[in-house]
Amino acid sequence: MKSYSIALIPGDGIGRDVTAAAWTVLETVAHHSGFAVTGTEFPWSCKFYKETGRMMSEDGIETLRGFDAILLGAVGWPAEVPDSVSLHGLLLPIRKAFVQYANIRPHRLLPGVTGPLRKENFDILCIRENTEGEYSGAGGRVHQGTREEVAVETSIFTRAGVERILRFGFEQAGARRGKLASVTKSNAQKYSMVFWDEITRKLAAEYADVEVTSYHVDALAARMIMAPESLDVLVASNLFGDILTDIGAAIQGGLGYAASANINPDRSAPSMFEPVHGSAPDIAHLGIANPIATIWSGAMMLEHLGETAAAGRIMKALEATTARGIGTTAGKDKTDTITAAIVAALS
Ligand code: GGG
Repeated sequence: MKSYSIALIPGDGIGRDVTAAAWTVLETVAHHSGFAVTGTEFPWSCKFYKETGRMMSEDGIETLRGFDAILLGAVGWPAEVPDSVSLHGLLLPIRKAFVQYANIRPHRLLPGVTGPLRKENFDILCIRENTEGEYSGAGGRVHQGTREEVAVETSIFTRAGVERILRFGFEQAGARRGKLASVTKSNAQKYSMVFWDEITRKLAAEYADVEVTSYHVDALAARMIMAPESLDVLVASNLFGDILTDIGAAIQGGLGYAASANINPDRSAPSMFEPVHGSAPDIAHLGIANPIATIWSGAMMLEHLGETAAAGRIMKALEATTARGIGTTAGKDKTDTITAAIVAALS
């Protein structure tokens, strides 16, 4: 029987609740579909940092390299560890080390979920550049704590990095409705974003089947709210993609529905799957976190591993569950209730 080795990093707060839920669903669908998943859990988190001074063990990246995929919950416990430390100590190093340069985030309403817009007919796929740009971590502070203090943070855009994410965006658009929105702020950012726009124009000639439009990020943010049905695939830099996908999450009903995949397209290292949401300390361990975003991310993981039918089964079960009104209102249904309903719908 085919078996997939999955590294589980529940992380902090509700990350623990939703990863456990998604794992139950993944084990169930694997059982019904004739393959196995074996999970190895790692305690890397802010708690681990408090105990060891590191967000992950020293050989963490090399340890993860041997797995078929990674399922991550959430990272962050700002009351004890600064968010800049937890993010740069765990999530961002994994994305960079494993060249997971494409962060894919689908935004559409599940049946029974009412978003804040008076529109239901949108289906957007956001592709966020995931390894460089504004989150490169290049910078520093000098004269710290004095009146003369200076903080510098440099965005890094490489031709290789921009070209590969744009190609990925063109390909995704070609496989969907053929429309690509390339997002920059090239009127204000006259080096990096003009560079991005130039590469967009150059590649457009190679993808004649895709209609590409360049937008400024502010206009695109408004369009996601006013006319989301006009959008198909978005491709954006690390920061812009991060922000736009919170709008995407909002219009699809909230962060509890926003799934994501950090993909290494050439498969030279494992890809990582995680809900968009963070650790939500205010509702951690109350058993009321919505596991749907993580379960959907689990379906994206199976799709990536080639288990397309099983991924489809999860999505059908998810949709059948929300169509019954389960998991559609924040805080109404317990994490376990939603998970049990999805598991039942799988059988
Ligand atoms: N579910 C992963 C998580 O903890 N996300 C919170 C977050 O702030 N992520 C930043 C990012 O995606 O770059």
